[in-house]
Amino acid sequence: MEMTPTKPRELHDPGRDEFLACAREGSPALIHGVVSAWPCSRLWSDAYLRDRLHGRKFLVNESPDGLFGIQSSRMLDSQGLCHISFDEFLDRVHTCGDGDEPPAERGPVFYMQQKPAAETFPELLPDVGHASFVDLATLSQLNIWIGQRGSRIPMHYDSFDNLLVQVRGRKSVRLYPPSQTPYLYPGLDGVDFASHVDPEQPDLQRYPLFARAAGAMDFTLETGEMLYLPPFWWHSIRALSNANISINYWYDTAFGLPRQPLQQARDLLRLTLSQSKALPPVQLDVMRAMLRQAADFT
Ligand SMILES: O=C(O)CCC(=O)C(=O)O
Repeated sequence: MEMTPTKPRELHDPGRDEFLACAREGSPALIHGVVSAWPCSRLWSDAYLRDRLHGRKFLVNESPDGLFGIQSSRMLDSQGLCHISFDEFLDRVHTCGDGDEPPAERGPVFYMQQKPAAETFPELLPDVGHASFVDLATLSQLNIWIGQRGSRIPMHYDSFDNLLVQVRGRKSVRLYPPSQTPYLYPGLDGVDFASHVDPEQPDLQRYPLFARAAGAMDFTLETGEMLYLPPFWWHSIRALSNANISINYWYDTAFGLPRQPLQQARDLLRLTLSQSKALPPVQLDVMRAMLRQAADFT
């Protein structure tokens, strides 16, 4: 059933109205012509970063095969955390070439995964730009990701509007629309926003419905490009080059609108569904009918 993957629409230095029209449609977009003017695009060489971050130590995730946990960045998962200086981190990142040697020859993969910039890299914040087509007051979190070729985290979605900016290096990206959730086996590590399926090597014995997943987008996020990811779009992202640097911005918006009502509706629905298990069958039937009616409301 898998059809030929497509690519997101492309926008060039969009104005607010153009961007919001795309966000409200819930379509991902590759945005050009914005990031190259930001100081980080010009400044963030190894030498500059070593100078700025000299002497500081960071918690870095380490993985034998490049696949990191969905919770690793929150330190809820003890997967290979090391506490090393920035210089040592960059040295380790560069010990592996940019070629395609097998993992055994390459050694472990290092990733500074989803580091909240204000806490982890305050000295880099002045170099970071902001998209003028989004209201800065709605910014909820800004994360910096620095890692090595081959790093990736499990396929997941975010419930925010997300802008992922590629400052250095390239990443390959696979997206699935929210409508494909029934085929993507949510629930990895007990969270409903992470999938059990590895789209690079799907185990169709264990996850047969994945064969029905359609509407994939496959593309490379190049240096200086920005990806708009609407909420609930599943994404699986692999770094293609060393000393790869991305910034991501989560906004307190979903589809360009305030996110709170959507979140409250979701929380309430979850609570209702979990409590419904204890209802006697007659009440359960009434509740099902009410939910069906609510779902038909447009
Ligand atoms: O670039 C990555 O490794 C993951 C980025 C991501 O998942 C995000 O921006 O939500």
